[in-house]
Amino acid sequence: MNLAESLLQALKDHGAQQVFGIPGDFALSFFKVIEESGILPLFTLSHEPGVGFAADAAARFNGTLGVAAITYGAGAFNMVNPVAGAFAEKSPLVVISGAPGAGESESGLLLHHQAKTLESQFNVYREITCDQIRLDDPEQAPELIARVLANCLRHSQPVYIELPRDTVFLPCEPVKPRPPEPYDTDALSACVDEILERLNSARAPVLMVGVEIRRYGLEEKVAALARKLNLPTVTSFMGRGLLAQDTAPLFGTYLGVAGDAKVTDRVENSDALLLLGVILSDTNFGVSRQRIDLRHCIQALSGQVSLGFHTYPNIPLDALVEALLNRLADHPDQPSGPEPNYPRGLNADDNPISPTDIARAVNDMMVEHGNLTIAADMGDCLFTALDMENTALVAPGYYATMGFGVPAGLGVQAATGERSLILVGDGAFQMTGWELGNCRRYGWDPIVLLFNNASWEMLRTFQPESEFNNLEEWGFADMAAGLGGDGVRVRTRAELQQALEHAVATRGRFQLVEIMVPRGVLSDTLTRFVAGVRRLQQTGD
Ligand code: TPW
Ligand code: MG
Repeated sequence: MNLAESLLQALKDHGAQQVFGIPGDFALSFFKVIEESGILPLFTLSHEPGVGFAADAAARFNGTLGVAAITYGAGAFNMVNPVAGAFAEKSPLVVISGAPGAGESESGLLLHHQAKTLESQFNVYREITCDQIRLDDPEQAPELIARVLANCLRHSQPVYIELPRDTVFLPCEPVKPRPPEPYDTDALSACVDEILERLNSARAPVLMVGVEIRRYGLEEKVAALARKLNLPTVTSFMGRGLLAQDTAPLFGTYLGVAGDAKVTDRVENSDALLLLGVILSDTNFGVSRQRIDLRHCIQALSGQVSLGFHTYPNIPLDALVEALLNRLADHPDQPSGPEPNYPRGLNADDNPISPTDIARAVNDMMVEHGNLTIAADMGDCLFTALDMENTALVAPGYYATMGFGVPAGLGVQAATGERSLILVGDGAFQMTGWELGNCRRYGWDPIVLLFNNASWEMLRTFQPESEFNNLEEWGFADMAAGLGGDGVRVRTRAELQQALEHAVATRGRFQLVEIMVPRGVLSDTLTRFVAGVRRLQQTGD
């Protein structure tokens, strides 16, 4: 076995299911091994941001390693933004970059693709990954690979592997996976005592779940826990789509003043809010930050548990959930709470289309044809997604990068074999929409709903006076054929309904529905979100 095969086999043994990538001369030999060994399937895309987003989405969706392989310098620097997003949103993404071999820098000349020094790239990636290695010694490689992949899964954050092109074919031993990190079972037991005491003596306990429960494969167990604890359950904004397949007592998504008022009241009036795997970000909490007192919360995140004024370090989330489940008997009751009320029943007439109409049309479609997994970009399309049926969702809810939606939707289909529903704005589509051109080769056939308001509308809501938020009206639907898919532009609700029906019925090619939305027409959630953020900025409360 050579070093590259040893790496690929280790990736597979740790759960990776495919590699996304774009080669370059520093990575050609590694890509040769990927292709010829057949250990993991390879999907090449067109631009490195798309590679990073697709691999991130595959990781998020499957709760396992996502792999992005790129070349040194131009390739790796192009992927910095998606990796930063995966770091912030806790997605276990493995970045593998080709690199110059040992003797190559000795000439004293700068190498092509070199930025400041040969180490610049390693240093940049150190900032946005939780562990980094350079595989220049096949003797040490198995141990280093085992370490870095264990850390990727343990922290559920990206790692960086630099693979010099002259070590790819050197003989190498297989990688032995590391045993899980030990933890103190007495500490866990004391922690569980304390959590149950707090919940039992609370007047109005509530459970909020966040992305970590998916990252660690705990959705089913957390649903069972919510039932045993008889706890009304909500997701965070970023956690939207969690528990969609499970029978948890789920009452909606918390979004402060921007969300459903009944959900907001429940959460903000709780005297024991149990936060399982919730990233404490401004989009998760920001629009009402001061109204949740973290001292009244029980917070399990990043391998530790905080209650009141103290913290139990080294309590893995899966061990915590398991221990809580073991302590509890089945509960006879089910909690009651507000039922989510998603808009349905589109009026298919000649009126122009609003974002809420899009949600309505999608809900009607899902009721009839079953739920699809949604991949959403940043922009009003993400806020509109909150009005759609609670189905699995991948989105950059916290890091808020544009360009995520289309490649993430491709990553979902590569990972699951199922077509996805992609929601994307015209601005974001201009960034990464072209990746749809890769669908034909791989047989991917997502349904893409492109919200075309010829505008950076979300920015306009913050700063209405700026002319630069006006975009040109690009003819996206007309471009679909050249990319190997079908495109249609719709302006009325009747046309929208018809186009969606047609898209659902047509398999084998991507279906782009370009939905013309008048400028200035927002989803209700985005309108409330912007008002909430403004109020916070003005009053500071
Ligand atoms: C990579 C900043 C946040 S929202 C937005 C911008 C430019 C406008 C999005 O326009 P789009 O959607 O896609 O047409 P909509 O609904 O607002 O009309 N660069 C990156 N990420 C972000 N978040 C920005 C800039 C931004
Ligand atoms: Mg737009």
